[in-house]
Amino acid sequence: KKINIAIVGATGMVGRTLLKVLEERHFPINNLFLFSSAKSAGSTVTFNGSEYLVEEINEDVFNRDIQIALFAAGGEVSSKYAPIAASKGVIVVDNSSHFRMDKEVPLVVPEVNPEAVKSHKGIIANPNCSTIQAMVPLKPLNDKYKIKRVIYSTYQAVSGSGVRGIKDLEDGVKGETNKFYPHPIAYNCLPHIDVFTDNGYTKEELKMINETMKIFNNYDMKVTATTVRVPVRNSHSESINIEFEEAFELTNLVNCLEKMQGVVVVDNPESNEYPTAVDCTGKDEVFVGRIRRDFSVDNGINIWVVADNIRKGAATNAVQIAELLLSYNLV
Ligand code: 11C
Repeated sequence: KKINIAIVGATGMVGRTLLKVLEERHFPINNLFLFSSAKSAGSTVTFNGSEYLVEEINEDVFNRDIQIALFAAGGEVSSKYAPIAASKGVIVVDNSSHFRMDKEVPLVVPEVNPEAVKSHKGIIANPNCSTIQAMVPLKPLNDKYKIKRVIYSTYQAVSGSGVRGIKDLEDGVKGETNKFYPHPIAYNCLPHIDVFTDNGYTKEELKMINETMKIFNNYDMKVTATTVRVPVRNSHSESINIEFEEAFELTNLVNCLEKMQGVVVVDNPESNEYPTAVDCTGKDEVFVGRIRRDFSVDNGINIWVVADNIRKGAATNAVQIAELLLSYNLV
């Protein structure tokens, strides 16, 4: 079965990666429609060897025969156009944070909670990139040992801020003043991603906390986070400290991670092998290393988790959701 697919935000960093991932995975496309803001409309994009025109988005475009629309144009565009698309029978996979905590909207990582897509009412949310990469290794560990508490400390790449973030890093290295971040990002670390809220946490930290509980459907799980922007071009790294209800044998726990779909364990400290942002860029899996017991609690571990934030953290996860819709015959 071949379907008609639309990409909203087709010329942005995630939009372009969506096209690449659809092409690589041979997604069964009949017609492809590409939309953007007025600024990028009129440009052309090559997909599977053919040229496609990028059109300006408006309310009427969803009157066309489109089965799935992948949105990657930010919260404002999603909040305006995703409900319009859904009302016309288009299934929206939305990459923005706008609908993620909406009770009517499933929040899906295909390796973790695939069944959740079945309850969709027209909109399915793609989680935040830093949440997605944490969920994949945490899932089998939660199933086996029941997670009591999680502490996330992130080291997030500038590509998470889009092209302006990358430019601030590149310009900063050349000695130019920062234009996008509130402080220089070159040779620096900023404990500040997204905006600060009244309780002292940033929105990025609250996204990680709230999305983890929603995806595991466990609001008793204790989760906290400190999210940090680092001068890395692409791929987010995370130190994750996990405390379990149940006791474990470390070798069994490592085995459980090795068997998890979508996880690659790279953990040979004796030969300096552990995941790094540079090595994980361009890949779709979540890489886990530095797996070790946390001796400060009864049943705890520390792990280091790295993934390409634009691929698994955004585009690949969205395409996998579209593949799930096909495999469950929901389109
Ligand atoms: C970052 N995680 O690295 C953010 C980007 O909620 O979709 C994604 C923001 C979001 O800056």
